[in-house]
Amino acid sequence: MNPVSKPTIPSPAPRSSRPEILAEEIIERLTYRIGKDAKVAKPHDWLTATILVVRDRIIDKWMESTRKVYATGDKRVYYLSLEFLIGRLMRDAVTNMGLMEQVRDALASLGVDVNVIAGLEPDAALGNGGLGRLAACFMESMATVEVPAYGYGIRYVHGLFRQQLADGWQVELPESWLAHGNPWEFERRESAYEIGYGGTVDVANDAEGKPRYVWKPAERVIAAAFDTPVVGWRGKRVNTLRLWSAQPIDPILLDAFNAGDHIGALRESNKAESLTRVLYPADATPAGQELRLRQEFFFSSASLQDILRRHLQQYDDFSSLPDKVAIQLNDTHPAVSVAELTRLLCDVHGMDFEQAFDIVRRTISYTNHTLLPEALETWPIPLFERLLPRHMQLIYAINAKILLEARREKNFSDTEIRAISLIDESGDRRVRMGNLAFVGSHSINGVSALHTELMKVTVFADLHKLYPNRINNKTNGITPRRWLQQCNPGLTSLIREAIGEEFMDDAEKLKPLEKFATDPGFQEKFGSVKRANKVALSNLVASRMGVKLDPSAMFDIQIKRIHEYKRQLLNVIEAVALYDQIRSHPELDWVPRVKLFAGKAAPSYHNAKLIIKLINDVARTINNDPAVRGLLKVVFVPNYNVSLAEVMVPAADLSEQISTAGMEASGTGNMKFALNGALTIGTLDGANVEMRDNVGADNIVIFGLRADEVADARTDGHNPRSIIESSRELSQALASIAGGVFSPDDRNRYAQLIDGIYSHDWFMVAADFDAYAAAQRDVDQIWNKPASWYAKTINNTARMGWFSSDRTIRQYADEIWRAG
Ligand code: B1N
Repeated sequence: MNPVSKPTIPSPAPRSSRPEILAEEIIERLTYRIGKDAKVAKPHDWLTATILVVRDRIIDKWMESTRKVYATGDKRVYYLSLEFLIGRLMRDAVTNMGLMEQVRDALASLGVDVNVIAGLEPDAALGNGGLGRLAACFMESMATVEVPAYGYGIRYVHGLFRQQLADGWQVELPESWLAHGNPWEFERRESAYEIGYGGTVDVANDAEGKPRYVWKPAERVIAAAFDTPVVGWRGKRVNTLRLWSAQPIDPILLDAFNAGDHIGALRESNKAESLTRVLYPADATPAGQELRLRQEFFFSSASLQDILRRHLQQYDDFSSLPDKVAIQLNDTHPAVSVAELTRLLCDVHGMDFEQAFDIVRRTISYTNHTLLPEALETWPIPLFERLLPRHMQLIYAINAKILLEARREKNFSDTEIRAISLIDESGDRRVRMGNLAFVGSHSINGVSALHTELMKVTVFADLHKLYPNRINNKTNGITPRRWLQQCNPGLTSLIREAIGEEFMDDAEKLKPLEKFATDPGFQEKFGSVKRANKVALSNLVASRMGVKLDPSAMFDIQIKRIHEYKRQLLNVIEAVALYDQIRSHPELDWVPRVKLFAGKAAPSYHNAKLIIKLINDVARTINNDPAVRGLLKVVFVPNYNVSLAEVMVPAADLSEQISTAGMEASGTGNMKFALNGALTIGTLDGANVEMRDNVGADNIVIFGLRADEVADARTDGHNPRSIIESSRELSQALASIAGGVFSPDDRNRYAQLIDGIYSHDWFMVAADFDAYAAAQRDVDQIWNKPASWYAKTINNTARMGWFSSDRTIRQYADEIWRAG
């Protein structure tokens, strides 16, 4: 035998999916991997063993997918996001692999109920809300439409806090999704990178006499990779979600240890690990702390080093980077990537600045998710300079280049120059991450048509003037696998019976369901499915909260982060007004309603927490008042997360999408509800506008000021006090809340909150109240004509296919990434 020739290593035989084989393997994993006898195995052990068996089948596809992109030389897409709100993975992976029945049968043969163990899987909440959930939907859709993609983020030890209610107040508790280990992930010890902070920048001349900059960081940590496979629908492609965990370079400082300082010896270790310990719980408000900037740089740098290393393994140099790599920045959280990629190309790989920045811009693209001025990230220059001195230099260099270009080629005025500068000089000097992301990208997209148009005339008006072709729209979407097939199996089978299976591969093929919208037989079945989902939610509410709901009442649901612009306050004030009406007019034919709320408030957001308390105060009063006769109930379901959404979304009759127009960039909950056959009551905000275009104006209830009217009211100074005084319902409701009717233990509790509506009404709660209340009575009228109600809601399901994230991803792939 020739000793230097490589032996041919056989691939493992493809694994069978017969239930008997799956059952055998589950026992095998239980015994040899978990070390448990089936007789004493706990439900958690069964879950882990099952995941390990499913995972093996995914691995085969995973390796095939990786080999394929090496062989074809296809472009890779990298989605950089500080948040991935993935929720539970087992049902998703099993259905996408087409193994649901087999796994169910295998477990049943072992006396285990798949639904019971699936419910034990922790809900991975590595995100705050819509932005993080979008990243998770995108990962699944990229695998589905076969785009070779990697998601890059942070492996937080603690995801978003667990919410409890104590006397109606939100209390935050730590969440520990890794407590039982994580059978989905693979630690990749070979993929580890050094990340620096602080220190100095040295300059030396290279052989050609050109200056070379060398950053000498004062602190360094290791970024270690953990990979989770992401399976696309029908298992065609498996992509990778790579999450970085911080580790110390020296886990134990031996000098200190040997000197007896055993705690001090762990200093480095503790410091490194604190970097990726917890997700910042702020949604649409910047955290502003140093640790946050450290997190942003940590995962950006690790991801970029990994991307460059992979590129060099396959290609000769970086001139081909823009052809082979697309990097999408999910909001400004990874915006420091613009400077870091420039630095890596210049300082580490010896490229000159102009060439490097050209490559950066052709490789990177950026998605903006909010226009809220308070949400736009900026960092104080002294902090930025101390932590990232070399990046600060490069940001000045990029700024000089852009400002010169604007001045020379476009004749920009001083005001325009100030607006596009990467440095905000209006107060303490700050780095503007939005402007950095914009100038470092060849594409800047908004997340709904309205949001994109507003971007062009507000935050990015001047940059849009400088680069008129860069802003484009990519309306958000949701994955119909999780948000229809998995969360609503009843509706899924009903649709299959009616129109066949095509919609499962192409959500726009839900269209033929329109034919059944007015079919009485179909309407009845549609109604039974909805009712069963409402019974399931009622059972959950009964067991978690001890509150009994009547599934024949209208389930009116608002679930999302608690934020003033999302106007949970408008909804609860309307509940108070309705309560007054029901008591004053018991003789009228009121539609029984349950108003359900769920959502978390940022721990430091005072008014949002107060709104939660108000909802609970109102709920207690109304639910215990016999005069209401059960016609109205208000419920706040604690600890909203992806798994709770999977139960609430299919159970909704009415979906509340009532943000102040112009403030919700897109929304994605709005899409989930409509797809599952709820009627939407909403403003012309975010993607609601396009939902109306798709489902038809007759099949959605729109009310209130439009975005331009809100802007006008704000500049012209509207007069909320006179609006309130002219609406008897509103003034009574506000007076009762402000006067302490719902808070007898603290009559002033809501005085300030309500005073904000009287004095400025920034969120147009007073301005929109009457229109909202009237729209709710329109909803009642429709509800009273079931044939009409079902026609509308069936049409919603039939016409929401366009909002599949597969469509969104195809648009990103065709128009931004030129990949897939
Ligand atoms: O992103 C979603 C949109 O559907 C929502 O309308 C939008 O509000 C949401 C800072 C954010 N925008 N900005 C954030 C999240 C965390 C953070 O630290 C900002 N989230 C959104 C998807 O496009």
